[in-house]
Amino acid sequence: MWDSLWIEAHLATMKAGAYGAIRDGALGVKDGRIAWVGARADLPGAPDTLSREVMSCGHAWITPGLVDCHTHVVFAGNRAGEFERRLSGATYEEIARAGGGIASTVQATRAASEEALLEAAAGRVWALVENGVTTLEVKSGYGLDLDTELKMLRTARALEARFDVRIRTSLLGLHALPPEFKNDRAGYVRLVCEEMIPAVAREGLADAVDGFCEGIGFTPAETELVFKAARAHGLDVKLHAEQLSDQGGAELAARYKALSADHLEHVSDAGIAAMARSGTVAVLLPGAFYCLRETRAPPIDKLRAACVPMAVATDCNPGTSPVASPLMAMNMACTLFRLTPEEALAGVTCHGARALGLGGEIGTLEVGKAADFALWRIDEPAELAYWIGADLMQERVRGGRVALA
Ligand code: DI6
Ligand code: FE
Repeated sequence: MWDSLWIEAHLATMKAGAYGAIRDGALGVKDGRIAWVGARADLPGAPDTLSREVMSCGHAWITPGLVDCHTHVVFAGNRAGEFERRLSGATYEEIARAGGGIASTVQATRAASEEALLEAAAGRVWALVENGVTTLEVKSGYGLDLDTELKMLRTARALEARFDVRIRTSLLGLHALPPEFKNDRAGYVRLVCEEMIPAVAREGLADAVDGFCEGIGFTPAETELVFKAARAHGLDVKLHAEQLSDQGGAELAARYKALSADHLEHVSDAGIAAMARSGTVAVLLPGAFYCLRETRAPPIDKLRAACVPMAVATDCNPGTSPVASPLMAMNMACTLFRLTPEEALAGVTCHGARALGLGGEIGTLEVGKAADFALWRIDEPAELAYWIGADLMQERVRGGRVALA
């Protein structure tokens, strides 16, 4: 006997990245996991003989719960003033070099209490879960000292219970050079390798280690030291790579079997080939591309031809992507990067899951996976990428139970 059976619904199973649409489908749930998926006509009996509860979905579409696999939702303050400066002509890099940008968010985040940080993140996370998100990755990186990085990661973990959302965390120690290490880059990299990584591993606060490998960030050599330390402590790695220039970050990430390399506007052919070989997911972040008014899109055709799985995420952060909607990110991925709506949906489901190392657990509607899914008031799945700013979510289900929002 199943715990619940969801009928009067169409299913986009997203198996292997395709809609795998089942019209007039049925989904059985037992002990928080998917127990049966198929056409209602193929059910092995009458619904009320199969399940304790039968849920009629009003002809909604059911998709896997959305996975936002790259966010910086935990931070204090905001950067609307910087937005205004950029509108008067300053560039993101100029502001960063002049000590604004990430550094100003670091200052605000260091000053905030853990409670204040949770409250600040709550509005953004609320928006994400109202848009169907059931799994969310959260990066640190606005502390840049041990205590504040740990505070950010504890806050990220606290979101799990508060919003009934699965949380994965990444230590982003190599986000920017903190002011107190202005003249000691090597000293800061040592702090990340020798203190931050061992501490987050010991306390179970981070699932992965990330870095910002960029001209205004950290070099590949610095990044590699951090990857080595992460691997030595049993943590996964991922990387902000080739966002503003080609640094060879994608190759480096692939060499360390990174779960993902993210951004990739400037990735080279060699970088793509290396990612294809290592199974590293390309995480596309069109919100940052849009907000920075970049003109060079990631080489989607080449990534597609090389069969590199493409995830899509919000990159929700105060500087370059104040985007709190995965559906908006999907629309931007289609309009700005020319993904198909099917690829965009795969990007926030099965490939997003893979970018977090959760490909076996979530991301598709398949028997045995966690019963994390979302119900949508739409007539066809392409609508999820098509509408801008519409309220499409009907219900969000986590572990087989109707969840908040
Ligand atoms: N790349 C980004 O787009 C964000 N971080 C990063 O490494 C920007 C973060 C910020 O400006 O606050
Ligand atoms: Fe980012």
